[in-house]
This record gives sequence, structure tokens and C-alpha cells, in this order.
Amino acid sequence: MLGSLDTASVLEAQGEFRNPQHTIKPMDDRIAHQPGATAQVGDVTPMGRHDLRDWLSLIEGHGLLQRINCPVNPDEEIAAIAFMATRREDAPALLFEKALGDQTGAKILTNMLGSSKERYALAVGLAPDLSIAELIAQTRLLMDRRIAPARIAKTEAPVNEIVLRDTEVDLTIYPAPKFWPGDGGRYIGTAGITLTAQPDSGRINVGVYRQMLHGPRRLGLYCSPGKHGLLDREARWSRGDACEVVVAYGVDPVLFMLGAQAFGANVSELDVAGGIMGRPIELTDGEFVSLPIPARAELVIEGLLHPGDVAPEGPLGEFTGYYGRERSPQPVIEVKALHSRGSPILAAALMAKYPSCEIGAFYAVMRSARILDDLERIGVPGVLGAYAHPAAASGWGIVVVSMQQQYPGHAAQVLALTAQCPAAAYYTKWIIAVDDDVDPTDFNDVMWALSTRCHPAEDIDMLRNTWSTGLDPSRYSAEDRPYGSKVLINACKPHRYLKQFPASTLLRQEVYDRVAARWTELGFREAPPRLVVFHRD
Ligand SMILES: Cc1cc2nc3c(=O)[nH]c(=O)nc-3n(C[C@H](O)[C@H](O)[C@H](O)COP(=O)(O)O)c2cc1C
Ligand SMILES: [Mn+2]
Repeated sequence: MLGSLDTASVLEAQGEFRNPQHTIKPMDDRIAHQPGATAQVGDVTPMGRHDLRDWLSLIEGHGLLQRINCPVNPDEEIAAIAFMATRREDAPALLFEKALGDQTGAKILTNMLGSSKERYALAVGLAPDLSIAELIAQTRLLMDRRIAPARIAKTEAPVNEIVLRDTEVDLTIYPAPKFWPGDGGRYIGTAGITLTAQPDSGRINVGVYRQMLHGPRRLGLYCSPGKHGLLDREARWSRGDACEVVVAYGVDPVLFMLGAQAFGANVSELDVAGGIMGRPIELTDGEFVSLPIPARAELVIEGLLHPGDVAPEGPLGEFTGYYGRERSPQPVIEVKALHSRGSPILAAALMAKYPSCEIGAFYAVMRSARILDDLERIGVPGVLGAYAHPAAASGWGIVVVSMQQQYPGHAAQVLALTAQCPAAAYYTKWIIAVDDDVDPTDFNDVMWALSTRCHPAEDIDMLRNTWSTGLDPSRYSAEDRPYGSKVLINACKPHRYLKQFPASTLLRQEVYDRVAARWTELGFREAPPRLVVFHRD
């Protein structure tokens, strides 16, 4: 079981999409108790797991991994296979075991998490059959825990199977993929993590920042403005010092997912990752840098960013489904040492439109969890659920929030606060409020609400010059792109006319129960659909 995780709250949440949060009690008459779904984590708990290899065995046991052992070319072909295989949401993770012409024995893992809520659940130690709303509720609890990392001896670190220094290192021999035809180079690190330290506090940051290969010991590192890796580097460079970095490829998916989340500048993602794993992340000493290195990664690089040492980097096909920034000068890591397991597994994150993007299910769940945390902190009442759907540019474009309307102006308040809360403010263009009988994770439901409860002439507001990104292609001048705009859509029933609003067509509960009890007898093989709201006389 997951340490302090409250199993009762998992069970309570089951079948109740309108109130997956453990902190807000559902209205009694609306709880649907759904038998059969399991909240047991059993063998899926991450506490028994150490690294990426353990996790791959776990997902393979669940039929969620496909090995490809005929030779494939890392030059656009791996990405093409990954893209084609992931045009469906239930595509497995793909482990390419043989890269054409490769002498290193390295394997390439793509679609590690992708759009699979099951692989996300298995990564964080939750049951894969939980609904998305339940995963969001449980993720809120998991992301609240902190466990500091632990140091283990160099000799005990699996990543030290091979250790190379200085001119012994040649990164160009690894099968680093080029993904899209217009990419600026081969990217060895797209799902790797980069560690940097804040010089004054010593806080170790973990960020997912891409790395393009420039040469045997030269590696481009792209951090966009404001990212902690960039701030740590600037802090060193402003003192005239080089900045130490550690890059780890083939890490446990929890470390990858947290490296891709923004926490406060003083928070180490290593502590949050430990909290989710229920055990400390194991680190060991490096050969060259003073930073520790992840002991159970597949491959680790130690290096230095020297002030002013930059080289042309990018572009790279992005999570938006378009090429991102123009080629530009970016810092270069001078590689000083390499640590590797035999036949390392290098994770490669395909950036593409949904459902082919590596930033899919995990991002939607974690972002939604953090939006709900923000709204709870602000103290706005009646918020029941939120969902940043991954099809909307990997969870960036749309946020749906469900609520129980309690007073005039409540929906407008929830919309405005959601639009600008820290977890949702970046990029998000469409913020949609729905009533408590609409499941925000079910877009059929959301479209129903938009089409029947929203009166566009009255229910849509606009925010201008909001926080956005240069990656949003909808504005033509690159300088304008970071200034976004947002639409607030009230798709709740009009508050003024709640009493007169036409009743939804709902089943009578006793009839539903009767039919559900005879479902198998009636010849249906799957479980009866879960209904939670019923007709009232
Ligand atoms: C697959 C993937 C690739 C990413 N690539 C980059 C990148 O190249 N540069 C960047 O600044 N952020 C990138 N990000 C986003 C950052 O990881 C994210 O903003 C994270 O919060 C950075 O950590 P930080 O908040 O500690 O700076 C990527 C995220 C993912 C999931
Ligand atoms: Mn950070």
C-alpha cells in the first residue's frame, strides 16, 4: 500500500466523478457506489521498484509494452514508427531493441507514458483501472509528500557499470534519433532529466530540457526563459564561473514526469519524486562534478556549461504539432564523464499532436491536480473537478472545471480564478465551467453542456495580453506570441433560471438498478454503464 495514502478516499471517490477531491464531501444523494473497481495497489506500488527496468517489466506484465527487435533507423524512422503506432490512444510503449548500424547495444524507448492513463497509474503506484478523475484526486495526495534523496556508494550504483572520462567519451556513437524532417539535429535527450544546483542554497533542480548532439563531447542544452535550469546557470555565469550539470537518460518515469513539472524555485523535484515513490531517490557521487548523479539511471553525463559557449540549436518538432522556435545560439555542455549500464535504454520523447505526444495522460492528470490544489488554496467554494484535456496541445490549451453553483456570479468567479491561477495561467486559451452533473474528463459530456447550457452572446468573456508562449503558432509575429488571450465560457445552466431550466432526461434509479442487475442476463458482456444522476419527481 502507499504509505499514508488514504484508501478510504480512493473508495469514496470511485464512481463519483463530480467530487473526486478527498477534501470536498459529495452530496449524499449523488454518490454512486460502484462495486468491483479495485483500489488495491498490490504489485504496482512503486516502493518495490527501483528504476526504469523494473517499471518496464511491470508494464510488460500488463501487456502495455511492445518490443521491436528488427533493425530500425534512428534517422526519422523510429519517430515515424512511433507516430504511426500512436495514432490510437491505447498504443503500447515501444522499445526499439536494435538501431540500424548501432554498435553500443543501446535501446530506444518511445511512448513511455504517452496517452496511457494505465501506464501513468502504474508509474505512480495507483491501480490502472482507476478513472481519470480518480487518478487526479490521488495524484493530489501523492504530490503533497516529500522524501529527501539518499546517497549510495559508487560501487553500488548500477549506472557505474561503465565509467568513461574526457576523451574516452563519444556520444555520437549512440543511436540518438532525429525525429522530424525539419529538426535541427539528432536529439539524445528529450525524455532525460537535467540536474543543476542553485549556488547559494544548494537546492538541486531537476528539469526536462532537450539536448541536441553537436559532437562527441558537446551537447546543446535548451532551457526556455524562466526555467530553473536556466536561472541556476545564470547565477553561476554572473559570477564568471562555469555551471556544472548532470544529465540522466533512461530514468524512472516518476523522475521524468516531475522534471517536466514546474515547482517553486526552492523545491527540489528529487524530494517530490521520492514522495511519490515512497522511498528516497538514490544518488551517488560523480567523477568530476560536485553534483550527485542518479545511481539507477541508464546513462549519465557530467559536464560543464562555460560562460558564452553557445552553438546553433533547434528547431525541434514540438508538443503543439508544429516546429518550435527558430534555430538559435544555445549553451553547450562540455562533457567530462559518462556513466552507463550495459545496453542502456534511452528514452526518447516524441513531440507531436495528440495522441502521439509523450506529454499526454501524465501531464493532463498532474496539471489538473495542481489546478485543483490552487483553487482549493484560493478558497473558492463548490469546485468539484478540473481537467486539462491532453488533446488540447498536451493539456495546455483547454481547462474544464466542474462546480456546484451556489450563488449569483459564482460561475464567473470560478472561471476567472481558474484562468489565472498559477497552474492554469500559462498558455490555456479556453476555460470552460460546467455544472456538477457534467464530467469534465468526458468530452462528450462537455460538448453537450456547451451546446445546451451556454448562450454564447451572454456566456463568453475574453481576457487579453495574458501569459503565453512563443510556441503558440496562432500569432504570426514571434514577438507577439508570448502575449496570449483567453476565453472564459460559462457552460453551466444560467443561474438566474436554475429553477425553470428544463429537466435533463434521466433514468429513474429503481429502474436503472433493476436493469443493471439483469445486465448479463440481457446478453451484455461488459459491466453496465456507470450512471450517477437520476430522475427526481
Ligand atoms: C518531453 C519534454 C520535453 C521538454 N523540453 C523542454 C526544453 O527543451 N526546454 C525547456 O525549457 N523545457 C522543456 N520542457 C518543459 C520543462 O520540462 C518544464 O517546463 C519544467 O517545469 C522545467 O523544470 P523547472 O520548472 O525546474 O525549470 C519539456 C517537457 C517535456 C515533458
Ligand atoms: Mn524546478
